Amino acid sequence: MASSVITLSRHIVEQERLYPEATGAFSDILYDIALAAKIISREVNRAGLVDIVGSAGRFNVHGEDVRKLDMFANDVIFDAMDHTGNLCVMASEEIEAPIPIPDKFPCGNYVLLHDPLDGSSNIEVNVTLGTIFSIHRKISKGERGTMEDLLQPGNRQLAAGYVVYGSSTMLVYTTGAGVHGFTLEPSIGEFLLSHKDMRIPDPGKKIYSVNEAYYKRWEPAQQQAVDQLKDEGYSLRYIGSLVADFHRTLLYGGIFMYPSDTKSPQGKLRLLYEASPMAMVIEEAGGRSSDGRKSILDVEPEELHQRTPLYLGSKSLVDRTEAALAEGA
Ligand code: AHM
Ligand code: MG
Repeated sequence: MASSVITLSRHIVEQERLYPEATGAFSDILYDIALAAKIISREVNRAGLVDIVGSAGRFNVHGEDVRKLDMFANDVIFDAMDHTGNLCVMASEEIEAPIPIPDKFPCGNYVLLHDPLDGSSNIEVNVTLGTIFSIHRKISKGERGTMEDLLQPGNRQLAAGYVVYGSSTMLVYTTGAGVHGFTLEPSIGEFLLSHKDMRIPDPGKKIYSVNEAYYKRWEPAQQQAVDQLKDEGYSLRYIGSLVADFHRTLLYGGIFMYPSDTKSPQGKLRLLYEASPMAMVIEEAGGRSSDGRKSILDVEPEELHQRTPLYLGSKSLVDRTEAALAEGA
């Protein structure tokens, strides 16, 4: 193999060497996420074939059954992580309550929160989906993980990232030492480093991303912020799949917004499964996150499935949007 080719495994090992006290448990979690991502990627890529070659019996991506692929992804992640002794508790956007580690397995020092298959309403039209993950250290005293471990603010994340199942599958992650992107080479089943030390351009391309159909439900300051971008010649790009809209924003710059509105005063997106991990990635890449007032990373979670208004993007754009919202308040 050419010496310039860096696999995800090698990258994780090299990152681990930066921390001499590391036990390897944390690296194992990242490997396990990558393994789960490869399995989910394979099934997502086959989703359109189900009607032709038949379902394997595990799920059926048709009509109301689409949601089952979410559960498949959820189960793949659970199966990859439950027995390793590295985690003490998990939580998934798909599951109401905390997910304990089965009693027959030992518990470890880490906590995993994830959205196993974000944007799955898009699956029938072959639009990009994603998996989002967030890792914390266990802070509770007992042997098993608790709600306390799950309800930690984003600024305590040890690692965060996402997998985008697009025209190629990519895994992007940060442990607080830069943001790195890996593209899956399907013929060898390896993620290879393709985007080293990603930095979000500022201001970047003139793109804003928001579901503008909700314009009439927004507060006037939010409406004016978007009017202003249009006056400045910005283009609108909105896929409706957070991972895809986020990935474009990270690479091109600009701003992604999912504001509060009269129908959804807390917005739609979930703090712990979607907003916090994306906030860690964007801030590590030199950008900013906000709930409209402050960094998403400083929001203290109160419930597992809490929603939050969300702004992510180039620092200058998030700064000025936050300022416009504060002025209008
Ligand atoms: P989901 O968790 O039900 O898949 O919803 C999350 C998705 C995000 O991917 C996307 O940013 C958002 O919902 C789009 O919502 P809307 O259709 O209201 O614009
Ligand atoms: Mg989601």
